[in-house]
Amino acid sequence: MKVAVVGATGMVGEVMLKVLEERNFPVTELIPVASERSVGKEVTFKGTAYKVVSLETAVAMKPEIALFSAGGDTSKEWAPKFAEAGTTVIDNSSAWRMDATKKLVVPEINADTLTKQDKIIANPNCSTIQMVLALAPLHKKYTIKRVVVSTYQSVTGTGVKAVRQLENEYAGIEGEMAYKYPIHRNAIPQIDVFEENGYTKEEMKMTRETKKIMGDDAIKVTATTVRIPTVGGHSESVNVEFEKDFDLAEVRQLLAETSGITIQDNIAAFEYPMPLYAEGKDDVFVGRLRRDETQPNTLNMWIVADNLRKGAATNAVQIAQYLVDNRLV
Ligand code: 2RA
Repeated sequence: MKVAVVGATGMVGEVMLKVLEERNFPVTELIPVASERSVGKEVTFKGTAYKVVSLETAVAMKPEIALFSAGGDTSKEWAPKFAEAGTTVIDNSSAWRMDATKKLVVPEINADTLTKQDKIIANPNCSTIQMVLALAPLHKKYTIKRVVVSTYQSVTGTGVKAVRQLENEYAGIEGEMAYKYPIHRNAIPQIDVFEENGYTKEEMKMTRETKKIMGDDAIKVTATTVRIPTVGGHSESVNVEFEKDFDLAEVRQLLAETSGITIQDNIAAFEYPMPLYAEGKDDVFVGRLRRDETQPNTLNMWIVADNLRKGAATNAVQIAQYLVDNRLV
């Protein structure tokens, strides 16, 4: 399998390479791709150095699969060119996610909708992926009416400039700012730009993408997304109201049986998910499972995942693996 990684020198691109390597993805030829200023740089894959090439060069090489993590504008312009050349693109930007002609895929939930005709496949937003992985089995059993989610998101979701801002502030060094405000010792209740309704784009992604992935427009989602000074992953406080009543032990069991979820929920042992310990892991960690005692059929839970892994690179590689396993490329 000839595999291109577009944005190979970025934070998500680097993790994509790592995940492809760890999972022993059947790569016969790796094509690392980046912007003009990175062309000629080297990336290492399975102990071999590969030279970064331009987008034009990569299209001409006709890879079977291209994993894109290079921003929306690059995806809008280049994903169709790769698709025309016969490449299946798995795109991590928001460019195609809400396009009705493109699938938005979390493999454990809806990979079975994919066909050979899907040449551009969208990878959902990181904060959405970890939430829907836990919501999907519960929706099947109890039917979700409404979700209230508040996020505590890692600076790695913004990129390397934000990680540097945090490190500089921590060390007391002046440097470039990724955010309008200091992030060290702070919590910024704005992720991405504001939309006309007063919500941020990140908050609306959680609302819109959840409905699309779960294939149910009736699910109501209201979100508040917040950037905090962590690097290991995103955390989410999720309050879910169901149509039907549930048994807490059964909820725990359903989640424990879901591929990709690890339950960390033992308050007697002070066991619950935390981003410091989710870093570098592919699973989504769920804990603090408890009834919302203020209204019927309502559950509270705490969900943590490495946003660069399951929230981005791992999910994309899992889609690619599904395509290979099912001979869809
Ligand atoms: C963030 N969700 O954390 C974004 C990254 N895709 O900012």
